[in-house]
Amino acid sequence: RPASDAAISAGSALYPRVRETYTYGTAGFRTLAEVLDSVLFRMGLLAVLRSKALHGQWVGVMVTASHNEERDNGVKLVEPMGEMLVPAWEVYAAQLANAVTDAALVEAVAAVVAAAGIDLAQPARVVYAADTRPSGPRLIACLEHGLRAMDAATETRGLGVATTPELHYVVCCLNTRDAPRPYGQPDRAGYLSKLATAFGGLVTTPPPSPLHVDCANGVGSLAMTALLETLRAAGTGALLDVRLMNTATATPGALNRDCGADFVKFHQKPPAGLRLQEGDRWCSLDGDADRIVFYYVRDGAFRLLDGDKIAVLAAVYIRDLLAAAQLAPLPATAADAAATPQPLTVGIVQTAYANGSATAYIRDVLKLQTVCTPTGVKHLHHAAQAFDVGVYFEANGHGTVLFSPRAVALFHAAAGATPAQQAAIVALRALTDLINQTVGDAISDLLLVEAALAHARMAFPDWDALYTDLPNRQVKVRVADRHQFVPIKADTELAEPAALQDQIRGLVAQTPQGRCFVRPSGTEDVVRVYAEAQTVADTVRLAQAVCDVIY
Ligand code: NG1
Ligand code: ZN
Repeated sequence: RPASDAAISAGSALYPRVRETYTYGTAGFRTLAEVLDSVLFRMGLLAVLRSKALHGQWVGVMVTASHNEERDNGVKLVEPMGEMLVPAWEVYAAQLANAVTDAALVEAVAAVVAAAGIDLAQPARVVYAADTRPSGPRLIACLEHGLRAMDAATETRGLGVATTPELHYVVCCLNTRDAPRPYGQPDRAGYLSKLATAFGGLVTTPPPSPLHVDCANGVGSLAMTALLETLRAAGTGALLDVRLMNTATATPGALNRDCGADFVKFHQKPPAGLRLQEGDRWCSLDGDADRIVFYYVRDGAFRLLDGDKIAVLAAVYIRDLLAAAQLAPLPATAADAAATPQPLTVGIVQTAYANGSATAYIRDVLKLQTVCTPTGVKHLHHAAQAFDVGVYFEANGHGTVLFSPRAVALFHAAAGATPAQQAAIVALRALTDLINQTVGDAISDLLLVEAALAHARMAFPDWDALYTDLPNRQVKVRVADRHQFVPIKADTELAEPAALQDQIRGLVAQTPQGRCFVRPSGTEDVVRVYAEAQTVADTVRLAQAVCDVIY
């Protein structure tokens, strides 16, 4: 028997499992922080196994519950290139988390080792971080114990408090150190200087007015402060004019409370206690700084610029640069050098939560391809990889733009015959550095939006006017067992309960431009109802009618 068995068993006894079933949802395990000790210990074991299965590549562990209340926490594993854990290992994660006794956990570990064909003699490397939640340090200690229990020789790096995208970035950097094109220096300074340098290459003049940033009282405020220092040190501080709000990371209970990107998107109103002057520019980050939404007030009305609007802005920006660069097409793959050159493909990936107007605008006006995937960034990320320029955003402001290796190679090989072409090529290169290639990143996206607006000389109202959102509403419904709701067709319908789906179909048919779907949340103990329609009254009626059926 492996030497680790005794250490696993002894460690597990210190972190007894206190719950019936843990599920690895859209964002890993996420629930009340007080019931997560056993899960963190066990994810320490799993992270080591994952790294060994990948022959000692670095894997990441992020301890966060993002936009959830402060009393929640969570954990998710990150793959070597900064992607979300592969599905087969989500199953292993659940098996470890739900092993009932210490002995059962030892057995579950052995089962994963056998199923994944792991050579335990392989090295293991794990990097981890936590957001600002008070439960973070305790949970990190549980995780560290798990890492040691599985293999005392595991090479570890603790980043302390970091944003989720920063952790993804560092994982990717650590694994590409010896690659022809390393992703960056694997620490916070490297992350910030990569962003600051790229931004300085894209923006040459200060913005017309400051951008107010609601930091949700979370880790985003620390990262934004550090970014400002980096820009100042580089002599480009004036290019980013931000006012940081909700920066109380040490105030108990303040995280995400009545503020942050999720609050603003869900309630379609500003964070509590902040006064928005007509025309001021605002944005909100979420609790781990991987989401962002923008907003302003016009004629007394709150106007939201959500993830769909960011996707459209990014797509327009990149499309303009591609047009200006006039790049000579490349063969689709290097192996295909003799084949007909193909222009770069640009596509936008969305989920069912994308506003119908956004999808119509992308299809009919921008004439770009759209893809709809199930909720959860891992699905969007995967779909975006099918394009040379894959723009993906959830309506809630979580997203990024992926550039294919072919696109990056083309940007770096191209020279440009005219100054305009050269400028566009330089800008495209800078964008591949500015935009986080591993995961949605609120801070990177903030800089992207500022650069895109500056490039197009657009103010918030111009951006907003690209298309008009259909009225929409989200409702959370608590049910006895949300796992009874089985979504299909990229979350747009339910397979179960079939009777509910029939009733939704009937209600939608009676509603002009109506669209409605119900799905179980992967991060909260609720089912979510989404409705949109031509008018606010119809939207409210549709959402309410569907809620009434669920009850
Ligand atoms: P759930 O709780 O599964 O709806 C939420 C978001 C997702 C995604 C995850 C991860 C909505 C409706 N859902 O998932 O899009 O961002 O959190 O944080 O916004
Ligand atoms: Zn988040």
